[in-house]
Amino acid sequence: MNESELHRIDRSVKRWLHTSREFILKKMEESLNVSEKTGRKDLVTNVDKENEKFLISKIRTFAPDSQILGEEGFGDQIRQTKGWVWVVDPIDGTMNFVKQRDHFAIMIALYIDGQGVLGYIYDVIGDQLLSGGPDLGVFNNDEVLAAPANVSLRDGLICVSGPMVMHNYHNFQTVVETSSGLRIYGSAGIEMIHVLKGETVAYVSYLKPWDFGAGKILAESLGLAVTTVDGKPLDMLSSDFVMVATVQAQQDILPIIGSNV
Ligand code: 2AM
Ligand code: CA
Ligand code: CA
Ligand code: CA
Repeated sequence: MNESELHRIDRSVKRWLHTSREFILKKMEESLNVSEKTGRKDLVTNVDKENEKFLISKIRTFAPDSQILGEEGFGDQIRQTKGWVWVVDPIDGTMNFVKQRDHFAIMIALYIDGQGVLGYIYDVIGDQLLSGGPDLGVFNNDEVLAAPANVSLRDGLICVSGPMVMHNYHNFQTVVETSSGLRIYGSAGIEMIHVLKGETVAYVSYLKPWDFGAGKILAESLGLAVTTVDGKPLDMLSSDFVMVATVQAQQDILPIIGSNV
């Protein structure tokens, strides 16, 4: 795809995201309609659903031949990744949205024939949009984001999902012990923003495609490693333990988890 086409798509997605943010902020003035999905720690609100419907309607008008993978189910049932595939997480960090009214993100990704083209993570309250891809580079709002330094696990902070640390999945208590310290923000998007900006050296969690679709494109565009927790390529259509890390931190983590996969 040529650069002017990429810029045309980029401008459109950014317009949708700004409208989505305004919509979410407006909805936060009213009471939320909250329901459980698989249990009390897995929530969805009317705002997640309405925002997903809004973004999907924009994508359908803009690129009618696309397939759309949306967390709340208003997109398509996708079995293969040929052609244009959009991945939408209308609110990433719904628990934070409900409990804190902060620390959540809107995420959109565009893949073409399985290759990441454009990714967006929008921290709604912080008004911070990470955007871009392999051909456009990565931006933090309007500023070019430089590749983070290749810092080791020992010299960096790490984000790991709560359950992974609490239950020591894949020996992650030792990984955390080896790092400079643990941070848990509760939104895959917000945690990935920290890795992209070089504020943490790794993020590891069990994630679904809409949780990692945008972050994978942005992170790989900055030279970060994005794999399963045991260093294998990610499958865009399945859930897995995902690791986004500096190349050095990934090399430090792999031997610690060893055969604990
Ligand atoms: P979500 O808010 O869009 O569901 C912390 O919970 C992070 O893990 C969030 O980014 C959340 O995304 C994601 N996550 C994935 N599966 C989850 C689940 N079953 N319950 C809660 N959060 C989940
Ligand atoms: Ca969810
Ligand atoms: Ca999510
Ligand atoms: Ca979500």
